[in-house]
Amino acid sequence: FSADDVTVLFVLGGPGAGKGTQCERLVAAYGFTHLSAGDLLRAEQNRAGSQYGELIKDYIKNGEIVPMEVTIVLLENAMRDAMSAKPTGTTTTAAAGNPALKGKFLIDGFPRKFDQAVKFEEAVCPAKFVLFYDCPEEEMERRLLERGKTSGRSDDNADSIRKRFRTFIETSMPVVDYYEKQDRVARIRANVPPDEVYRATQAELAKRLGG
Ligand code: UP5
Ligand code: MG
Repeated sequence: FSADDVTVLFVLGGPGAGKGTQCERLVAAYGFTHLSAGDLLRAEQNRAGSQYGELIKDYIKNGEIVPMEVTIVLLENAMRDAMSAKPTGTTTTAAAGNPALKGKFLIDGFPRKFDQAVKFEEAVCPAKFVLFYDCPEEEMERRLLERGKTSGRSDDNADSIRKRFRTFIETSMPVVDYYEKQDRVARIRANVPPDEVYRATQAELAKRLGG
């Protein structure tokens, strides 16, 4: 696919800020294709025959960032699949059946490191802007520990959560700052109920995408 045919928004925010929750709603209402880098990595980790399974498992448990070569290929493949999907009635292909919806992507939880941001925008396509969900650590911790009771995620435990927060502050926030300097960040207060976060998100989309 060509960069001209796609609109990409990066969806960033700390662990548990509510990225996935908001993306799900945006998919239903706007026909975006939602690609969570974390979900793609977890799927690759579990794929029989993957040469990266063990590596991904270790990085995720330790809240560290998987080398971008792995993540960018997964994202690129998923984008290509979505662009070429035949309309068969599933969520992704609903977009493929409607040219107006084709090629609108929410890239959730990526880029988490400065070099990833530069590489992706160079090699795949530039992002239109960044939706940044801003949430205090205490609230994110509360949400993740609660979710950890049932999520089965290897990183929803106190020890991994602490490491994820540290990586977020030290490595991922500089990405947000970088985009902020270019006026490409829509900052959304995320420690309010999901409906309220969603209304603020819609307002930002209207402002920046029109409609
Ligand atoms: N919840 C959501 N919104 C709420 C609200 N407004 N009020 C109250 N509760 C709310 O939400 C988390 C929980 O909070 C849920 O229980 C939800 O109901 C509730 P969710 O929408 O899942 O938040 P999200 O921001 O998506 O949290 P997630 O845990 O997915 O964030 P992470 O960024 O930590 O996870 P991700 O899957 O993106 O990455 C996991 C790991 O993968 C990383 O730590 C890293 O090791 C690896 N990774 C890479 O190496 N490279 C990448 O590019 C991406 C990931
Ligand atoms: Mg998520």
